[in-house]
Amino acid sequence: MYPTDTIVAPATPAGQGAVAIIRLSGPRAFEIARTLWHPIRQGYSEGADRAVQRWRLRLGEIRDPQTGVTLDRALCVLMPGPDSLTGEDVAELHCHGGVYLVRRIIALATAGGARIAEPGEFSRRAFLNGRIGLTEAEAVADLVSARSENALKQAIAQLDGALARRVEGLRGQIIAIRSHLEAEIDFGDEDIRLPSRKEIACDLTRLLGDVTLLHDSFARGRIAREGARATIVGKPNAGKSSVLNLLLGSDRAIVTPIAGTTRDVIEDSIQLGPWPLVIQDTAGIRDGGDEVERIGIERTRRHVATADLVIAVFDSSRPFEPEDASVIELCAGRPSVALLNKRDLSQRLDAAELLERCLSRDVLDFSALTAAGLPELRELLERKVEAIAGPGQGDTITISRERHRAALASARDAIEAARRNVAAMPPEIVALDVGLAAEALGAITGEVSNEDVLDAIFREFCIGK
Ligand SMILES: Nc1nc2c(ncn2[C@@H]2O[C@H](COP(=O)(O)OP(=O)(O)O)[C@@H](O)[C@H]2O)c(=O)[nH]1
Ligand SMILES: [Mg+2]
Repeated sequence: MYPTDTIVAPATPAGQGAVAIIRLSGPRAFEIARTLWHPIRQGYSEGADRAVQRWRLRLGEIRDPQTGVTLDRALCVLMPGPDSLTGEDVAELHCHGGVYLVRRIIALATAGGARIAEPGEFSRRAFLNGRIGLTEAEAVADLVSARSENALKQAIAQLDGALARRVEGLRGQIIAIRSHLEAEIDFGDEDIRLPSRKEIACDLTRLLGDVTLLHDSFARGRIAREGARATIVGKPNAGKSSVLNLLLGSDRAIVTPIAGTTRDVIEDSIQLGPWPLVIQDTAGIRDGGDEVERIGIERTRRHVATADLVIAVFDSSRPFEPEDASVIELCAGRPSVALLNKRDLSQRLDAAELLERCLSRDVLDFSALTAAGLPELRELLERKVEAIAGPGQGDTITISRERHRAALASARDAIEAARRNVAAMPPEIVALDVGLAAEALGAITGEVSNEDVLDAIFREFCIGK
């Protein structure tokens, strides 16, 4: 059911700033704004109502309606539905950015009958009123959280409706195939020209290629949006935390000569060319240690399991030890980079020995102390991330959300089933598979969506958006 109440929330982040924006949306938005905000004469002398012309920012004062006490000097704009952000009447108060001040004004709005908005509730209303599509709503969230040029480009393209158009195009083709099959069901006996099963099989194959291509753009899209994740592993004291600090260019992790200093996973991100890379420093791999350290090592293993990339650090000033073998095992079969750290000290371990011990990866001579090998490491990491992200397809569309990927995977599976069945099965069966594919694609743009899906999507938004 469509909500009928009026919501309020700050649209700017909590904290001190020059300006804060408080947003109201719903049937009583204008009325509540007018009880709080009063125009002050600055060059014009209209009455309260006329001074607040729609779509115009006007200067006024915010007053406590109970006491009449002035709280702030603020701008107000009224944006009537259905052409507003949410499709409802929207009022915005642009007040000074004081933490207490904003809280006080919001409290006055709720006393006046507004309800504090849930995260993403403004966007959700915009979606329900047909102001924005689901993928556009998600693009707004992506735009706000973009951390790199690639992420920004992707979000803007999606906001522009590029993804929605592509998905709608694919869905249109599926629906056309389905209508051919249904025509066959209904008029199969009559003498009208329908596409042959062979032609339909051909269409399905082409469609499968396009859906798969879009599905496979996920790796690139996700990495552009969230960054690739690299986990640093190695035995205690190999210099993992020093490598993290060097890459970040700050003393993020504590470095000491005491083995077992890092116990929890510490992470921060850097920019590698167009890609963000989230780097995680972990507890050193070894047997023994206390309870806390053992939990830390368990966490290391879990992080390695889900990382895109492993950075293995070996201490070249010490001979090969059993812990190093465990580290090599962790890297097995995964994209990884090996560093032979501490090359500034006298050498007891070299690349040849690591390779002999089954390390099958690029090994870089390195020193976290002198930063020797740092440019080579950055370059190698960028190449690896590029490889994980997969080949770019020029300016074609990428998906970046698990929700889109899962829907495309279902569509792909259903199209595959249809293609398998198209030669021999009755048209009803094939039409069923094709229908499932259309439904899966429809879920991406919000053609078919239920409350749970909407909850999951809009929960990710911040308050006031
Ligand atoms: N000489 C030298 N010492 C290093 C180097 N990298 C780290 N260290 C030292 O090795 C010790 C352990 O470093 P740390 O980064 O805490 O290792 P972690 O336990 O693997 O995180 C510290 O005393 C560091 O200063 C290096 O490249 N050369
Ligand atoms: Mg450490």
